[in-house]
Amino acid sequence: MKPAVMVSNLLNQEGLVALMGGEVVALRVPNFYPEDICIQVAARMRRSDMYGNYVNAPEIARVGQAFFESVASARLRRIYYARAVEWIREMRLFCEPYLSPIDKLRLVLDEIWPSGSRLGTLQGKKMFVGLARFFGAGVGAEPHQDVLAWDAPGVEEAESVEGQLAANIYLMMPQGGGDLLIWPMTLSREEYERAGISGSYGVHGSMLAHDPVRISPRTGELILFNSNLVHAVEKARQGERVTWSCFVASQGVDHTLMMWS
Ligand SMILES: O=C(O)CCC(=O)C(=O)O
Ligand SMILES: [Fe+2]
Repeated sequence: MKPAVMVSNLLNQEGLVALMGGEVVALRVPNFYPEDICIQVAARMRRSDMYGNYVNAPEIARVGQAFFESVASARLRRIYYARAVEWIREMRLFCEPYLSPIDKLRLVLDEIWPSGSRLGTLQGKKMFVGLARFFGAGVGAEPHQDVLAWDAPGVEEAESVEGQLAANIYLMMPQGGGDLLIWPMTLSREEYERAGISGSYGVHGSMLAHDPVRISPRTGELILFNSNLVHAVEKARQGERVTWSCFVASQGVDHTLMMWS
């Protein structure tokens, strides 16, 4: 049976519960953010001096910094914590005078989830939320899993996270390519290392037993999926793919959601 993708005009508790419970692999919310503002915001970000490349995935450009990058050194981890809130404020300015899609997501999740949602904290420090990613022509993301505990080994708050969702708002889609691929499977740490591409964060797609579900995101759409499932971004063929993204951690329905990038 082909894994289900849910489409909903509103982000609600039912959709999140279905996603967390594994009944659906992805939840699509079309027109989460106005298309014309998406394009303007992407252009502003590209011109900003925050525009740079992932330390550990240099082909992917980004604005803001991922916690995942800070695993490279204690120095980067310190900078990440020290500047997280300042980066959040700077990212917000790209949408002025409008509400940003990440802020909208933070508010909506707080409203719909019984125990609310909050900005992530780790090791007693606030995390950054709302990383924008730029995939130019020929660039994609290798099949991978995002697991906070893998990036913060030995950190109790990270290890207690039961489920991790990825949330992306699509600001710009390329002409051809750029699909999101989700495999209905999770690899253990050992399996992940065995299937790993040397020198990369990703794994070999040819070594995966299942076929992926393919989603062609639309500009302005919000897509949530379980980031512990193997997923990839197909290479953009022409033009650019720009997303504004974060993760949402859940420890069950009784716990406050936690958001970060
Ligand atoms: O850009 C996407 O569609 C998904 C990117 C990704 O790997 C993630 O959000 O974890
Ligand atoms: Fe990912």
